[in-house]
Amino acid sequence: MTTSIQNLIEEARLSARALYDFGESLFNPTLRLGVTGLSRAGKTVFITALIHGLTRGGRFPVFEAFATGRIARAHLAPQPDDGVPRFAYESHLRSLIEERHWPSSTVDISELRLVIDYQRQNGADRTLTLDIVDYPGEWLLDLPLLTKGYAQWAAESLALSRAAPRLHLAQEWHAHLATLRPDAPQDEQATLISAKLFTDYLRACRDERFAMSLLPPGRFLMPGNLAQSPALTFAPLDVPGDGTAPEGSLWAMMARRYEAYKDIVVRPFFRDHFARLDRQIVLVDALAAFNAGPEALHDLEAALAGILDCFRIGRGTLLSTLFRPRIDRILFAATKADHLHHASHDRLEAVLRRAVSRAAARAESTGAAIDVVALAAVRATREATVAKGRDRLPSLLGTPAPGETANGEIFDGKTEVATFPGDLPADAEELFRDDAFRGLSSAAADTSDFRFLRFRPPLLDRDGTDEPTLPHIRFDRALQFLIGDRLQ
Ligand SMILES: Nc1nc2c(ncn2[C@@H]2O[C@H](COP(=O)(O)OP(=O)(O)O)[C@@H](O)[C@H]2O)c(=O)[nH]1
Ligand SMILES: [Mg+2]
Repeated sequence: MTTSIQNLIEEARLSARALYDFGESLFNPTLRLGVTGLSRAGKTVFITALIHGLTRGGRFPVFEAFATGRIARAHLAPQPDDGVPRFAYESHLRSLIEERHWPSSTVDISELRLVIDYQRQNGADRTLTLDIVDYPGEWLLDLPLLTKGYAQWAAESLALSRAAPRLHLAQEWHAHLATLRPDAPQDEQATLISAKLFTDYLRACRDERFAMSLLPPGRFLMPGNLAQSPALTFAPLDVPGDGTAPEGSLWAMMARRYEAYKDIVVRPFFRDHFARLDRQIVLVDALAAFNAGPEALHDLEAALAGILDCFRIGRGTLLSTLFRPRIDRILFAATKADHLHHASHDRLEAVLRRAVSRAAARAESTGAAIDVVALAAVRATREATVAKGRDRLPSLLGTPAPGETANGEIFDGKTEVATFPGDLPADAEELFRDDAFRGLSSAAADTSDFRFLRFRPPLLDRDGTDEPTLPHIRFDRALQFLIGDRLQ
């Protein structure tokens, strides 16, 4: 009963907002594009490259409206939401171009408005307002919590933590958990310790050696201003799925805080941000999973299934669809494709397609067109053929970031080197077998099958102009899918 009331209130709010958005977009066609992905997937770099490319003229042959010259001008405008941080485009661009450093990492939502003046194919002049919303994929993976009670979430989290390689990382937390009785009186100290050990476990899973993706609740790893609050101080207990928590028990306290997390963190995100998106790009760092090992790839697949589920939950309610179409396009993009030779770009795409299609088959229809691309928003490498003995090997030239190591050598961040990244298999299916390849989660760095170095951003060819274009891979394909149809 309470949930249905909650739903009603939610819908009312949703539709008031939707009505406002709708009114605005009547006079001023607006597209709200969500850019998400787990932390370090490449959101900041993607958005910086998108804005730079559209406002300063990138090379986008496949992005039709742009390539044919129908886009007259694109410029930044004040964003619509006063309570959301502005995407720090100028400083991100400066670090990329001037300092050749990747932008510093951000963990919050941010937004930027881009106004595109273009000519329709029939010659009429029009304007499209593109609101770009950058938000952590970790928040998205929290949405399924809305449909789960504490007991179910606890059982699922425990089951996950009992499989390799998580089991090993969860040892300390499990040991503490074994000392807790769910029906014992509520106990703040025990809860604090439990939450801390559980959070340490989540953080260890996220380490690049393991690169796990499915780690809700997302705010445990990026608490922001909620750090130390009760809504972030709870953990799974071993409780029966069908029982009820005795009043005043540890279990009841954990369950109450779990519900508080949903109220304070998850619902507002759903209502204020997620439900207002028209289009979505989900950035995926598949290479991090290849570095880590097969378990990381399986975990990524499960996370993608979770994400697709969100879009199903996110389908507009009757009221809100009256005013605003629900998300009608979702693009999954494997980022950092510049770490692979071009012969492997299609293969990277095939891996992601394979991961998403299984997930899509499990999730009910999302009602949206889904596509997959392998891209590099900013290409940090060039290709070359290097003679090695009698062989001529396809290789990548780039400047490894300072501190990166390969074959015992530590790079200083100044020297360009040729690397042989290795190829992905022609059949994507091969990578999904349990022991398909060796990664850092089970092997030393020099014996793992994939090892992708971090390169510095490219040295740009300025051609005598102040404003160089950023090299990319298949970035224009992503743009064509995400906004091309709205510029016809
Ligand atoms: N080579 C290369 N590296 C990238 C690219 N995009 C992101 N990266 C790397 O991934 C890191 C995280 O990217 P960022 O955009 O900050 O991720 P976010 O946390 O999702 O916003 C960067 O610091 C770069 O090292 C790309 O297009 N090419
Ligand atoms: Mg970011």
